[in-house]
Amino acid sequence: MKKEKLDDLAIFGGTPAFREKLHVGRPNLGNRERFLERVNQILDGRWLTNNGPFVQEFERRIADTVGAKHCIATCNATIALGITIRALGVRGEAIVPSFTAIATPHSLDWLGVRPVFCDIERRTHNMDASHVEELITPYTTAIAAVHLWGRPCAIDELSDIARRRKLKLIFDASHAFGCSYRTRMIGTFGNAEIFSFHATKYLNSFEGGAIVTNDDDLAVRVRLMRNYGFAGYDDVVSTGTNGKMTEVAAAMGLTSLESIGEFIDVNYRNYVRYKLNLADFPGISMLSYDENEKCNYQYIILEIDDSASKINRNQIQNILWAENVLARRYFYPGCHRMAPYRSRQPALRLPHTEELANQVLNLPNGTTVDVESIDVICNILKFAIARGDEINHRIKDSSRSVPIPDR
Ligand code: T4K
Repeated sequence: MKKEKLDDLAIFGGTPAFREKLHVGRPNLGNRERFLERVNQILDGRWLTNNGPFVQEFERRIADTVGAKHCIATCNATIALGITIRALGVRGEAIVPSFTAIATPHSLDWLGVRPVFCDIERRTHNMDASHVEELITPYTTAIAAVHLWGRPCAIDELSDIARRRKLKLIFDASHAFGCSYRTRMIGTFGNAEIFSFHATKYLNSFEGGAIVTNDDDLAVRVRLMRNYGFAGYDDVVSTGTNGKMTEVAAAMGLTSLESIGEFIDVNYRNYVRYKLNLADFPGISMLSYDENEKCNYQYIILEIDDSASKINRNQIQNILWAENVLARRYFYPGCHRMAPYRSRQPALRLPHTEELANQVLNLPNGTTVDVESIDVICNILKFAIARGDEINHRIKDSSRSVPIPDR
């Protein structure tokens, strides 16, 4: 139902626009029969994990897709980051953006490496290379950059800094599988890049990740570390952990990989629909992707400017949640404002990160989202913004916490 008066909004007692909850990050599923066939093969073969045939095939397919020499699949991207940090001998301090998933700095902190938070460029949402240079100290050993929303960060500038200052360069490419930078695929830059294949990513293996690199020695080390350092039966040659991907995860990954063309087509169709709906609407700007590059179009990212709209991002999120549109405010409030980092550096200010953390809203995309739903979501957004002043008066406590939905 179209919202025509304020009382039509579910937050003021109207009927929610959607009966079912519309999530950000609903998994894309490939061909179910093909997946189940693979699961049967796994059960028949009784090889469930530890470098099984599907994991090996998945690794080959990922490496081929991005043009990297090596791919080492893992149980998730957080472990992949940790193994890479350890294998590269990163210690002391590493420079990392704060506007990212907490997994990025935590993977450093977990290994006793101090994350030094860097601000982002306001326009790109990615690490500000000029700020990186200012943060280098005698203790800095690495830069851990992120290709946020699948948009490549300043790879050339960061590579130059890393080369000049003799730092390791790791790219957290969790969002960026299938994306390119200057027509070269993400997965081939820095010392190594890390993909995530978590359920919410456009290519998923339930949980999963991968380290991709062109460095032969590093590939050997991370492969050993993924399996406790075992080089063969009874032969442990390095420290290590358990970062292995299971066969069933690889079967899901392979099945998803067969459908990525379709996933991207749907994501792109939806992205264009959101763009059309929200073009030139005061108070909302939507992040664009470079059409000259390959992109997975997984993330629909809005910036809500309340100086223009008179209604802030949190209020808009509350309005959408009441309508059963579970928009997310990734990555609020910024990692430097979360434990344990906040108490270590309470005075740290990262102006662009903090501004964006208060403005960004992530909308549903993927194969479970159709264009009709997008039109409804955009109409609610436009209605709420156009009537922002009145809504603002009616929602007395704009800072009230966002309700947690039933799963
Ligand atoms: N680096 C970056 C830049 C990252 O964004 C991430 C992860 C990592 C590193 C680490 O990657 P992994 O170690 O996870 O491989 C999610 C994901 O858990 C996380 O993978 C992701 N980034 C982060 C941005 O988002 P949550 O807490 O929002 O996830 P969750 O499980 O609540 O899922 C979000 C929504 O997705 C749910 O509300 C509903 C829907 N959903 C989720 C799952 C798991 C489903 O419909 N079905 C499902 O099975 O963190």
